[in-house]
Amino acid sequence: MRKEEGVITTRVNAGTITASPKVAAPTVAAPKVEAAPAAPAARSEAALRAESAAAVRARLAATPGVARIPKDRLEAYVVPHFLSEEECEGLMRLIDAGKVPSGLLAPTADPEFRTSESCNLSPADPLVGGLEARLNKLMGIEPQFGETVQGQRYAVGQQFKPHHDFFHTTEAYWKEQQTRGGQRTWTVMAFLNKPDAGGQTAFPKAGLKITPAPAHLLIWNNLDVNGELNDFSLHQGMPVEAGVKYVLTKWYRERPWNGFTGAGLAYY
Ligand SMILES: O=C(O)CCC(=O)C(=O)O
Repeated sequence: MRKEEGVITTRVNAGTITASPKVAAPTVAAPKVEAAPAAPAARSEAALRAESAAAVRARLAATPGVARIPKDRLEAYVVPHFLSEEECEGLMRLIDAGKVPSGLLAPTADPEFRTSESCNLSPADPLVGGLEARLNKLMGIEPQFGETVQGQRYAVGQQFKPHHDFFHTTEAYWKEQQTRGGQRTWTVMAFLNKPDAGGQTAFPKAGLKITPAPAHLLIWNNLDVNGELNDFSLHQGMPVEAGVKYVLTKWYRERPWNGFTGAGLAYY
């Protein structure tokens, strides 16, 4: 935690002592220590994240149709039927048109780690822009804190193995991400359809598994109540066993995000 040094001033009131034995020596006043008004302590980044998460939490709690998933170590919510059928269909078409192999910020030796296809969805498209505005309103987060919405498509056998959405601060990418909005805070994921089998979103450490349901939102906080990285947010897209799975993901940052490149999949 960064802490501003408080300045302590001391003032000593010295009494006068006379040497005459006939005159009682005056009492020497006890040194008086006065603390200067404390400079406001700088709040840590985690404290600021915790404060903004509390506002999101209060907003979600007050929003009809938002249900908190009862888990001790993970803050997660579902919002049934947030999207319309037409929106889901339109978004799946956009993903099909723009999909490229999904990427990773940090290299891995496991070629099976993330095998899906992804697509950055331009906010200039009215369908995407309108949805983004509704997601920002739902969360009560200013638009500039949100990354570009990303679509994901999983064919049979495709998956995204357990990972965190927050950035690991020991990884090489962190230095750049710090300048591009810093830590990820919330993830909002929309299920656009239901594969015929498999494809659940699982949180193995939190003990939670969600079966895709079209048009439903799944929201989780990647940080704990103190604003620190929450290991219990570890999650995965399990392999699709039959059919195709489409989801859409939006990540929020602790500070305004400036990573939009307009093309490619720079962030995941
Ligand atoms: O597809 C899923 O179920 C999970 C997606 C995911 O983990 C992510 O986009 O971070």
